Amino acid sequence: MTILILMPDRNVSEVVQALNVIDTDLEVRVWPDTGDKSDIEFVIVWDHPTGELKKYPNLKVIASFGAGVDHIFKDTDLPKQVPITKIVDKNLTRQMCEYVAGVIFNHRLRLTEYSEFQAAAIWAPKEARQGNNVCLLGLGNIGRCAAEYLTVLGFSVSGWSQSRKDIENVTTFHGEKSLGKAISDADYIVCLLPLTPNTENILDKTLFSKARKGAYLINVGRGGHLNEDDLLEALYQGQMSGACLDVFRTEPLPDDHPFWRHPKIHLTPHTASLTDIDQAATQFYENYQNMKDNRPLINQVDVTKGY
Ligand code: OXD
Repeated sequence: MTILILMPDRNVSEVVQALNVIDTDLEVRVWPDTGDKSDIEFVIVWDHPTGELKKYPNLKVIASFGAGVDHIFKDTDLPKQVPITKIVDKNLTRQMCEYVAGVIFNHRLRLTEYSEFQAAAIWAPKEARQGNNVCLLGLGNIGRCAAEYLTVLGFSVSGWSQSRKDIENVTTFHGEKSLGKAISDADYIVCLLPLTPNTENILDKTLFSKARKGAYLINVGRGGHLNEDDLLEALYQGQMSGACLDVFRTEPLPDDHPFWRHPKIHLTPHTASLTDIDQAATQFYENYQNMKDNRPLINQVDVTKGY
């Protein structure tokens, strides 16, 4: 029984090491050195080549190296019936909550603006921004935690999800028809959704036109949620006052992309929350044992929903 790590373009030595610290007898191979493909029963993936997973006749589990699984579903030639798991980790969730709160405070307190003033030796005190309404798109593990976190910080929080979710002190909406209503009062719109065919391009001109004028967008979901041209137009028109983006359609963001130098866009290089390798290794190992003993897997993805 062998684990394969299939993460092209990544240095995976720390993942191998973390697995071997848990179990020195574990047989771990690193793609493309797969050896006999029929030995592989458990694969840890991030951005694998389309069709590759079909080549392992005894594959029993596909484990995402992150919380997101859209990188797996974009493979149109996935082996059918092989369960998929994702990482659910309270540290990863906490990092995301802190990121979202940090971006909102940065915007409200104009900290980036003052850094720019400092660089030009300009003394220009301004009032802090007052907007206090946050709408979270996506109320899964991370969205729910962000809702609770921001509520404790004194924000008025609403949330939108595909299916109904109830969270104390949070006004929740669900279903496509209520999306416009959910965001209509928001000063901050935060995308924490999984990327699926239903949510692709959800951040588009229709959504921006329903937002409060001058709302601020935070996208920590996926680049595929955002229609980039629609955002540029909404910023130009002043319908949206700015955006903080952590995820992009093409990563790394190409050098000539207009987002790099846009005065109303603040960006970070997909670092809002990062998989903790030791935590991930612990979850992979637990599921590897579950697979061997025919027990239910933890953090299994609902393949029909795509997350
Ligand atoms: C993830 C990510 O899905 O890092 O965990 O984007």
